[in-house]
Amino acid sequence: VVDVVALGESMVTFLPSRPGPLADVPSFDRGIGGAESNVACVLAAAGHSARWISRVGDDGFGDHLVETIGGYGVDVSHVRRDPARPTGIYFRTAGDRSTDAHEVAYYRAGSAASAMSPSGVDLDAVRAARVLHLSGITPALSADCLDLMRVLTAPHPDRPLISFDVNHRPALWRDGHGPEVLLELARGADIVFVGDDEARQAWGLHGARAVRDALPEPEIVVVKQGKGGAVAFGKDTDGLPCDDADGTATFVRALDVAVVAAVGAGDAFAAGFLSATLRDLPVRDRLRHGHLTAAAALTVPGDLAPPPARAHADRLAALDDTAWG
Ligand code: KDG
Repeated sequence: VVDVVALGESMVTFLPSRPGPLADVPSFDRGIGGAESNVACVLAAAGHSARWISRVGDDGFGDHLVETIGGYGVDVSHVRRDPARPTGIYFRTAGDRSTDAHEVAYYRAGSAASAMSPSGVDLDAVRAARVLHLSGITPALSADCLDLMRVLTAPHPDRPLISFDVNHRPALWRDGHGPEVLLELARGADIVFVGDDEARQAWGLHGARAVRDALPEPEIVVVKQGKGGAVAFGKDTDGLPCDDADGTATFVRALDVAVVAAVGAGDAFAAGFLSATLRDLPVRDRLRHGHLTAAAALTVPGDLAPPPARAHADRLAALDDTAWG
């Protein structure tokens, strides 16, 4: 049993060599992306055992993904190669400094990963984990991927703790069913991560409390409030001070960093939170580790940044409330 299994599509990413609209960027640098494998890479870099499960094409981009993600120390032995479908790729522009608005062009329809299905993945290898990390990107890829997500989030004797990052990508939900499917899957998870902007856009919910009210089932719901911070609603708060009358919400302010690109920061936040969860730390410290790990990702242009060393992160997370604001 590994600490974490992350299942989802990864893509070769093309990052712009200079700012500007997609139509004007002359060249791109190759990187890798994929919300779930990002979480696996950061957790492996933080010293946890991690496995990534997916499908890639039998092509050079697939080789690159498997080698790079494996290079982080992630177990890639269950990644299937698909001789008939290509590895997905995507291009992005540099975000506008103040709004982080950027263009994304996906070339992933019909990709190898979109052919994942309940019969096409090794479900035992997926479930042999303490935590299974999933996201709302996978159910948008195909009907088979949606079936797989439903199977993995259904009750099962060997079900690990299910972590679900809502990751609402409107561009991938052409049929308009995204919001209802994401709500259904989030309700079946144990730990949910969602941005307050996503909750507003997908579900018309305003404010963290409204999100928790719509998602009463998960053990923990983390609502990320961008530069403001993040609030976690838990069934109990480990005896730490809480921020609401019924004693279930814990808020931790985000660190004030000079943002280079927000891409990958949500994944890094989830990885930091899950790392602290695997170590049974209290909810407040899980949020602090989430912010510390996100800060590393916010200050690089690509998806992935090395997380702070564990001893260093522990020292920073243990600073008193005046340091955390
Ligand atoms: O979280 C970062 C991801 O958005 C990026 O790596 C690409 O997985 C991706 C997606 O589908 O948007």
